[in-house]
Amino acid sequence: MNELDALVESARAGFAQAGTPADLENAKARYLGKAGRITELMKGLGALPVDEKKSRGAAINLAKQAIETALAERRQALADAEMLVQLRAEALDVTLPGRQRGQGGLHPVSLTLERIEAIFGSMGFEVAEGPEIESDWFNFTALNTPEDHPARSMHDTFYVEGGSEKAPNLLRTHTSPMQIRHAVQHVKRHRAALDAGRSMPEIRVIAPGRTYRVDSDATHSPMFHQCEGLWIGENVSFKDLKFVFTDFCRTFFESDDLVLRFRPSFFPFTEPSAEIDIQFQHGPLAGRWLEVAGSGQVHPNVVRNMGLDPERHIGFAFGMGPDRLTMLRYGVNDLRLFFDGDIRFLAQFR
Ligand code: 2U9
Repeated sequence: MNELDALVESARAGFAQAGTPADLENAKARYLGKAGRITELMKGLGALPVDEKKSRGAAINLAKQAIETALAERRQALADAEMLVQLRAEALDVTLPGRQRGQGGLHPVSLTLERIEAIFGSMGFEVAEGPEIESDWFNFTALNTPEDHPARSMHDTFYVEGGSEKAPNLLRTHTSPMQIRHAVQHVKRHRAALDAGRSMPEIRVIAPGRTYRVDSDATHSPMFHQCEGLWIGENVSFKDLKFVFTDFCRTFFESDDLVLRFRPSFFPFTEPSAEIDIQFQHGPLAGRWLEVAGSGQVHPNVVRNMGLDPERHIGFAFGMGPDRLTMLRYGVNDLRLFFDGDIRFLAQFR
């Protein structure tokens, strides 16, 4: 092998060894740079006689071209390899399943509240919603709850800032204050008619929403839901309560032969008062008495706090726990499942 062929071979080997574009540029300089081997050979031509110069120059040029070709090939190979690494790194498997977007749904207790509102709505009840931070007056005093009632203690009620010592603010312990608010507004609107001896449209309202008590275990949550109802008119009796609540329970639980039992009880805001129990005739709970609500004829003091004369206006109220109704309807055994936010539980109600 002559000297020029050997030079081309050594350039090819040098280029092949270069693993990066920078290595390759260094290798190129050794052959084609200002002080490279080819450049040096070209410079040496000047010392040769004219006839030798021509043939030697042509041979050097051939070697130079061969080295440039090898360089271009190696550059291309390195660029291809780099591209391949990049493509592998950025590869997408288009056969993988797409990222699923979860389907939302209403919370089971919200489903129950919607159900309660629809059923009572069909019986002519309005829905009243209002503040969760209440005054002591609307939450207790207006509802005939005495100063020394245990429900008013710090052990049972969350008191919050604002209000005065005599009239502190609190997180409502039931939704009854909303019904008082609604009744007071209703009576105000019809004050003139009442004073003139005419009658007002009946008060028929339910108050669903969040309520708060200092209590926490498997069957009590410090935040829970309530839905209370109120029906006041000139001739509304316990008989109407029995009819309305029986109809409600049978529709809610989709059970036409559901049996109700009214058990004597006590609440400061109703007199007489009754607990309402239901009994399923079919299914896993058949035969057991299950307490679902409290109720009673609205106490004369509470009727007076609405701005009405209890000699003329009378009616009933009831209160139930939508959380418990939801547990009964779906067979859920721990109240806390409703408030843990576990998507595996909640997704079952979509
Ligand atoms: C006004 C007057 C009276 C609402 C009533 C109950 C009985 C009752 C509880 C049952 C279980 C609430 O969810 S629970 O914890 N409620 O027992 N509530 S009578 O009486 C009223 C409401 C408003 C103006």
